[in-house]
Amino acid sequence: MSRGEPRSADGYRCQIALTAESPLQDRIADRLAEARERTLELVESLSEEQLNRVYSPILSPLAWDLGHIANFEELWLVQTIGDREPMRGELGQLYDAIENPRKIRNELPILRGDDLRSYMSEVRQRTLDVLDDLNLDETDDPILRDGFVYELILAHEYQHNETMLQLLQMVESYEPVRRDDGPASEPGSDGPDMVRVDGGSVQIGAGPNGYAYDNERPRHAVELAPFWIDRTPVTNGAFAQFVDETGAEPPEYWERDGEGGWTRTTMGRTEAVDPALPVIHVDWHQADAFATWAGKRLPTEFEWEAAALGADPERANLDQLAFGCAPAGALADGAADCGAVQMLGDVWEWTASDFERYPGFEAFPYPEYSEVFFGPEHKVLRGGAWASRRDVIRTSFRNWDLPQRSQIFSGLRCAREDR
Ligand code: AVJ
Ligand code: FE
Repeated sequence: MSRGEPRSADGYRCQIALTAESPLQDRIADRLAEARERTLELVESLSEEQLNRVYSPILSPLAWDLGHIANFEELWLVQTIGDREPMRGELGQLYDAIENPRKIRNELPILRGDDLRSYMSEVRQRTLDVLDDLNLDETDDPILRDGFVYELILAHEYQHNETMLQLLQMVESYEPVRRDDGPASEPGSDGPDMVRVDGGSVQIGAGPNGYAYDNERPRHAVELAPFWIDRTPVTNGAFAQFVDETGAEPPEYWERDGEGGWTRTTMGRTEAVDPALPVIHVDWHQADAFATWAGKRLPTEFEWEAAALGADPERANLDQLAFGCAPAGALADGAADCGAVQMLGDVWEWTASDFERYPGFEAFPYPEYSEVFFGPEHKVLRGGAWASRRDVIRTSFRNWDLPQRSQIFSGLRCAREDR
């Protein structure tokens, strides 16, 4: 999709299109297969021991993610939609993310080895059987309309891929089976440090049509004063200067190189920190302190969304296979209308906002996705990172996390008042 081409009335891509060559059901089956291929590809080079090892108390062992992905699929696409009994009794309890904190997940009798693989493929077989028997074109059920529940399950698998990639950063000698430089970073760009956004009455959130999470709805108007926002994400170079001047904590995975510079170690490989790349793996407190040091502040999530208007997700470093960021200023042809580049992709951007419900919010299809997380303890991140699958990222997408988290693919860009 090229820039400027209308996506739909609401600005969303309709991801499941009904066409003569590709009936809705076939299209869904293909996308489910593609999602699973990617999931398995990410772990293909790992041993059983690596799949089950706890690398960090705040991350699940990879085997848990795999079982959870399949169990969530069974819960919705087999049990709920297909009205079938659970395949393995009480298995669902082990994979309930809210009941089982990440640090205890390896102590649970979760599925492992061949048992895990066969459960994943048996669930998929049943999902396809159920899908075959549905009539998606003539349904009034909001969970089925436009394939909603299938989009939900796809998005869930995509999001767990990103969690898996967080852990893979810690796996020594991890070797991806496939890399792709992704969208070439060209054209690069030069420009002012900051660009102005007019403000006024801005429509925030996802409209009624097309797939979006409940927390992105309803779309509503927000009044914004004019403001300025950084044209690019904050770079490693700028962040290193902040750390050197203030003694602030460096980003996750950074170490002193002994000569006044920094190295970065991920997936078992140590490299010099590249000053031109966006800074990544900083927590909210580091991001906020950087902004203050720079004489600026973090944007609110509404300012971020207003600034992101017009950003092209096809010209963004998303979809994982680059296994890292493009230089700040890259992908200028995907720029937002205000001139900011890389609003989508590369790094999640911390905002000043707490994760709160939009006025008129309704939990759908279940309160445990978003509603239980609303409140001042979670901060909103926007825009997606290199590690996010493209199909789950849009300008209205809201990610959230605890402010002390830095294992996520998080960076920032700053804002300031118009003065
Ligand atoms: C939106 C990334 C915070 O990982 O907890 C995965 C996504 N929700 N399974 C998370 C999610 C249910 C969620 N985040
Ligand atoms: Fe989940």
